Amino acid sequence: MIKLYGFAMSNYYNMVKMALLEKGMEFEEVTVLPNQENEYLSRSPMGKVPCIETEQGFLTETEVIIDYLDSLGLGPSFYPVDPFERAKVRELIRYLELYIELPARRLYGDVFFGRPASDELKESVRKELQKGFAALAKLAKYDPYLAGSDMSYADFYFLFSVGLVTRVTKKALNWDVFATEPGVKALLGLLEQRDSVKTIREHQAKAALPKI
Ligand SMILES: N[C@@H](CCC(=O)N[C@@H](CS)C(=O)NCC(=O)O)C(=O)O
Repeated sequence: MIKLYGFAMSNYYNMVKMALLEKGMEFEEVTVLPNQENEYLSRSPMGKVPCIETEQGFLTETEVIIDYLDSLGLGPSFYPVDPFERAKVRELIRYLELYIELPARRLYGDVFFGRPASDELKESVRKELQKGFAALAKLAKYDPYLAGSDMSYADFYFLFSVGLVTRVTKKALNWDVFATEPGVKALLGLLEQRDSVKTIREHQAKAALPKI
């Protein structure tokens, strides 16, 4: 059985957990925080979460893990069959990670861990996020899902990344993404109704660590 390493508040961890739950795959959760201990680095070489343990060994990086799970062919796939449409889903995932999640992450210390960011850093992140959201608006369909009428893995990223980023922009940048980016609020609301997400939220409510 696949083991999923990480913790309930990690947004990347929950993207993989959502994939496992939506596919109805059996898995075991192993709670671990990101760390630089040799033992964990032998499993996740950057010390990050999530990672999974399979019968063949460990695997890291959320997108890679989701692709691996998908390729096992167990339960439904959340990639379109058409190669171009599938690539468009992967494009959305890449944009979400590179141009929204990663810039916003530079303010997580300020917003979640009481480490104030300089005005310079905030303004630099604001500019990057403005570009990122403008790019997302060109790619996203919100029909009702990010890539069109079917839910895709891009929605998993969207929920756990953009959902968090809206809190970061509001608190650190006084920017209400729901007001400036049409479609974001409705899709987040829709995804919150999934049984998989309800399960994840229940687990989060029981955990006592900051949401990252
Ligand atoms: N690119 C990685 C990012 C994972 C990541 O940054 N996870 C966070 C927790 S949400 C973490 O481990 N942070 C600790 C660190 O960056 O050292 C992935 O796709 O899985």
